[in-house]
Formats: sequence, C-alpha cells, structure tokens
Amino acid sequence: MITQETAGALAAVLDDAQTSVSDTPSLADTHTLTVDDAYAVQAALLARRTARGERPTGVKLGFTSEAKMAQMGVSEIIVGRLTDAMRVVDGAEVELARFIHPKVEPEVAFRLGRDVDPHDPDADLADCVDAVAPALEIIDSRYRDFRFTYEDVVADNTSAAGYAVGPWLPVRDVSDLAVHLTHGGSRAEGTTAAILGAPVNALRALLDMARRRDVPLRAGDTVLAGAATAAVALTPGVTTCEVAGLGRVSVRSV
Ligand code: 0L1
Ligand code: MG
Repeated sequence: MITQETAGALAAVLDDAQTSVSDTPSLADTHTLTVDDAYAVQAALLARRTARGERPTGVKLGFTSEAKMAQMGVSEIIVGRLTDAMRVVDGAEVELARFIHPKVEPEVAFRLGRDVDPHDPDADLADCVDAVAPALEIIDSRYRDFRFTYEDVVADNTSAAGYAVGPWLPVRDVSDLAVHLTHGGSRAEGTTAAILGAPVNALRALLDMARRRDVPLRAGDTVLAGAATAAVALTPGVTTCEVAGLGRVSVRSV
C-alpha cells in the first residue's frame, strides 16, 4: 500500500492537470499502484477539492457496460465522486476551455431520498431512491492521449469532469428504455439495458462498492448509473440526452 504522502503527491499531479487544463502521463509509467492505492489517490483528490470549497454532490459509476469492461479487460465497475463544481444546469453553457479532451455520455441519474448506511446488511439502495432523471456525464481523462490503466482511471476520479441532470421524476422502472444522444448533426442510439442489464443493477453494484470503498451515500446525492452508449467527443454545440419516458437534458458547449 502506498503511503498517505505518496497518495497526496499523486493526487496533486492529477489535480494540477485538471486545474491547469494540461494532460499528464499515466501514473503507471512511474508507479505500481494496486486498486486500493488508486482509491487512496482518488480520496486525496477529493480532499483537495473539498479543501478549496467544493461540496460533494454524489457518485458516479463507470465501466458499467460489458463492452467497456471487455475493452479494459476488467470485470469490476469503478466508482468516482461528484462535486458541485462539476454540475452544469440543464440547458446551460459549458466552456470547453475548462477541459483537456472532453467526451460526453448519456446516462440515467438516481437521487437518494435518505442517508444510507452501506454497512447495514439490510440496506437496499433502490428503496432509498426518491427520483430519477435523464443525465449527461462529461468525462475528461487527465491522462495524455487517453492512455491509462484501470488503476490510473480510478485514481483520476474515473475521469469525472461534469454532469447535467434533467427534470427529476418520481421513481419508475427504467429498465430497457431507449436512449438517444444527439450532438450537432450526429445521433447515437442505445438503451438503459446497456447499464449492467438495467440501471437498478448499478445501484446494487454501488452499494457493494460503497461497503468496500467507504463511499458515503447521503440524502440528496445524485447517482450517475453509467453510460447507455459509447462516449462521443464534446465539441461546440448543443448535446442532448433523451431517455424514452423520462425526458431530456442538454448542455450547450462553447
Ligand atoms: O464510464 C465512465 O464514466 C468512466 C469513464 C472512464 C474512462 C474514460 O475516461 O473513458
Ligand atoms: Mg459515465
């Protein structure tokens, strides 16, 4: 296990890359990190953000599609942390100059209606959800040329960079809903079934991760369940995610 000092130093490298909008080489070039080490770096990264006034607003899951797991050669999802500095109001402008090489993906968001103790053996995260919404996630790996290992991406807070959530709706079944991602003239189609078979499975997987990784789950938190299509490059223009029966959410990149 790396020391707290090393975790802090690696978090500083990633944080500086994000704040200066300049990429950085894979940590694996210089360090051999375990997955536990990588989550320690991620925790140190969140501590830097909160120390400068950012407020945690929830969590995101990544690698929730079989295609992406196969691409990375892994069988475990990853969990990252969201803060208010990443939040983009539905329909609002987002400045591309904030990012290194951003991509966007269509997702489903859940809102937690109460605090959850992940160590409660009877906890059922789906029972604690009080609303669902369509969402867009902006990912922006801090690594040069997107060259990263599984441990790298965990350390880099799972590439979390921004998110927008559409109007919250009362809880409903969101399994296998058609999803459309439109950006400029292009359109990608997917289904919420791409998210671990159904987004509710992402909640089960999150509870397990929260137990093992000490991720707090609090009332009001947003949970981004994972992508329904492959990510596309975020370039100037309007990007919209529409989920059948849930509505739409958009951002305008400038
Ligand atoms: O699926 C996710 O949100 C994780 C993205 C991390 C990998 C990437 O930057 O492509
Ligand atoms: Mg995502």
